Amino acid sequence: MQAKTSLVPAEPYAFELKPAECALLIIDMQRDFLEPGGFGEMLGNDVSQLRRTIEPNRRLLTAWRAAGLLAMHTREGHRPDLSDLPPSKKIRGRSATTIGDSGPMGRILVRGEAGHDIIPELYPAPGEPVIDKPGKGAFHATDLHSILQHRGITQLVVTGVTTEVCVNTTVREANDRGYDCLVPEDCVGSYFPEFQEMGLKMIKAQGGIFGWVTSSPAVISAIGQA
Ligand code: TIU
Repeated sequence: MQAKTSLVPAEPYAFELKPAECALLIIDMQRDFLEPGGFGEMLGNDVSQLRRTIEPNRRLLTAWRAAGLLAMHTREGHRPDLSDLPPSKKIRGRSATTIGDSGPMGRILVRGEAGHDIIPELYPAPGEPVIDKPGKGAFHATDLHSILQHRGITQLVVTGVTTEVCVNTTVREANDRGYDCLVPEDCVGSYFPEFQEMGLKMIKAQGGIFGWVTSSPAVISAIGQA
């Protein structure tokens, strides 16, 4: 584990990465969002837009593990009895098939189903915390904040999907709880190119109102793994 601070080139200005206080938080890289037949495609989206993030995330996760740093993963989904699924979320979109219904990879966004799990390329290693979240933000109704506090984490490198939905919501939640967030743009993806661009701009605008934006090679270099 590295003790010293590393400067990561970023926008709106360089990020002071403190490896011992920084966790990698990979948001919702689940089959339901990235593979054909899942929730993402069910909403009418082109899943290929998200798949470009897999390889950069894989390289970053490999480097992060090699540096001995804390990596965490989230999954959006619900209890099999759907008791934690807001009725509003269940019916919104007026689709014939909605969350909890049967799909090609099991019940849509239900914990324990194949489609709910993380894609094999980024599968969590033993000991890496996995946060099961019912909402878009990773802090809502989860123990994420407690886990981070217990480990002395003050900074997050946030990656995953989708940029303007679960990544942005989580970065905003983290910001309000006092964490500094760094987002590598090649490791976050949106079904919509215009939301990818604006989702990142909204984070780094106004002097970094929610955080910083960088690239994964810059992070890998800063943790001494380039
Ligand atoms: N639909 C969409 O863009 N995203 C989600 O529903 N969840 C996440 O972003 N993980």
